Amino acid sequence: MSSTKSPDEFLLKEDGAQILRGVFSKEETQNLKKLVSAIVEYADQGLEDPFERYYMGHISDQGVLYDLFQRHPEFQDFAKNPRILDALVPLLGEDIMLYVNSLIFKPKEIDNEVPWHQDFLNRPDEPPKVICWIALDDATKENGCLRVIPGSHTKGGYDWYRKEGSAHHDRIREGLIDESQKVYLEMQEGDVLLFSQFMVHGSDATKSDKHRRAFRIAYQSLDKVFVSRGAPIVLRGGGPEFLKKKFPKSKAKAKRSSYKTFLEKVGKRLIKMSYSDS
Ligand SMILES: O=C(O)CCC(=O)C(=O)O
Repeated sequence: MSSTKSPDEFLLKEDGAQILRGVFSKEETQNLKKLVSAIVEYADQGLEDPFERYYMGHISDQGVLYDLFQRHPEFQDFAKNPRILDALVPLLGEDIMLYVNSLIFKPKEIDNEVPWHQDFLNRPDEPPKVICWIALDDATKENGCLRVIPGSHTKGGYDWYRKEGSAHHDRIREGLIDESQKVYLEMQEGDVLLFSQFMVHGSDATKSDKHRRAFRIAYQSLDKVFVSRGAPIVLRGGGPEFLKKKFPKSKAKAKRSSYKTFLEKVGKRLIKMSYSDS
């Protein structure tokens, strides 16, 4: 039987998801989107990414930008918003940390459906996580808002497989989801959706020309302190304009010159060793 509740009545603990309406103003989302467009343009140019040795490289062609909280301080206020943190307490307790974050959009050039899945099933020994999905554009059925199976977060991990080479690679095996239970969660720019990592969710391919961008943060309790990717965290500046000036090389060139520096260092050490006889 499908849920009789409207999505606005969903509660995080009971239903697996909760919508917070109007958390961010249009001005806040518009400013962030300007930065997002500049980051995508930078990533599309294939320039050196000086953060790549610490963080995941952006895959703008597949619609994912990684670790923006650490790279661009403008995302930090969004992730630290008190309405969001307060709403996480019933599932995570009072002490909360940021686990990972990314921005997800739907490039027109690819099949941009996100198939049914649960998050982080490959990390069963870590504390449970809540995902926060901040709508930077209106998200509708037409442009691929999230769809969920309410209550599925209480059923544990479904049988899943990984499709290598795809940005949204973990998928629940076909035939396990009762699609008659699905609910589309339409959101307006500035609304926030919180959902349990165990909530079965996905999104349809977009049928519209309208953007559908969301800043996504996974939070967890401090029961175990572990994050898959740590410092550096940029607290001021460091945007695409700065990066372009400071790191103007292409990725391929930057790789070649860091290999050259490595060889030079090893060479100098070998020379030093062969002359030091005491
Ligand atoms: O934004 C989407 O379409 C998918 C998001 C998702 O799967 C997630 O946040 O875990």
